[in-house]
Amino acid sequence: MNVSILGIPMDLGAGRRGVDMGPSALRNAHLATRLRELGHEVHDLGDIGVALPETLDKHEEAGLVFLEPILDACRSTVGRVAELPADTFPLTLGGDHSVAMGTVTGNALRGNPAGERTGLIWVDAHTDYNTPRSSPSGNIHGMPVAHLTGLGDARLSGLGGPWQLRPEDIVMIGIRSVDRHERDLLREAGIQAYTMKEVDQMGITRIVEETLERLSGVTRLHVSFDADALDPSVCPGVGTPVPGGLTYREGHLLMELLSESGRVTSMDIVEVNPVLDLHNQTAEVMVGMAASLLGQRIL
Ligand code: 6HN
Ligand code: MN
Ligand code: MN
Ligand code: MN
Repeated sequence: MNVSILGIPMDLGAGRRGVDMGPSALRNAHLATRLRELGHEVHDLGDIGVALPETLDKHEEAGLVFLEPILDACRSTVGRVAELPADTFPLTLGGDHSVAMGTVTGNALRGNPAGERTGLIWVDAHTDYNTPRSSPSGNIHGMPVAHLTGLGDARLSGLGGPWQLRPEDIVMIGIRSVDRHERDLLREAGIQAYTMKEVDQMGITRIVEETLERLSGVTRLHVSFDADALDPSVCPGVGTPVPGGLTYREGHLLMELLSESGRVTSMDIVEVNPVLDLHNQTAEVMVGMAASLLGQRIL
């Protein structure tokens, strides 16, 4: 396969500094080499330009911290991803999870004149379904999925022009932290979310079977993998750790089964925070997750 790596070094959407260094940490963990060893042709397209918080006034507009520079970065990301050739697999590196408004939109629009549906598998401890009104923090990385489905601020939800993600085309896995009003919004939208309770009870294998069945109508499938979905003992380098996450093997099994399905067409790795990490462990684990999704097998 042809794989295109694109970094979005942004931490404006998170409450803590450091995820802007995620793309560097992942490259340092030999991302491209690992994928080339699997036989892929890998092109690193470098990074999207993102404003540094030190150069900005911390500006909060209507419950949205750093709205304007985040909009700028997401618009650039949409443009850059949407123009990638149809036969490449975009592997986008955050940055905080607000980058997904750009990556998911760009992938949904990429070479898609017929308007084929895009499915989203959101692997995360959090549902990231806040709107500016429901958010307890004002941090935009807690809001990308809501905006992808058309809720919230019109500038963020309008990144794809008239395009919107359908709530029925979203499946979330690994969930264990949902804010009070966010829960109501998720229920109203009818989004399928597998919490850690379901992971414990059903196992990853059945969850993947159900997920692929539910998303059988989509031709494009994006996986957005937040490092905090994995347990903090596996991925300590994250800004919003929540105990009780996916084990190392559950993460790999999830990626291996999705890989075997042959259905995934793009991926994000986000929320890797080298400042909070131990010897780049989180980046190394996440490179392994990408390798499993892109075909690495034990035997
Ligand atoms: N992430 N629900 C919290 C908030 O501030 O909205 C945390 C969001 C975390 C977002 O980890 O991508
Ligand atoms: Mn920040
Ligand atoms: Mn997230
Ligand atoms: Mn998260």
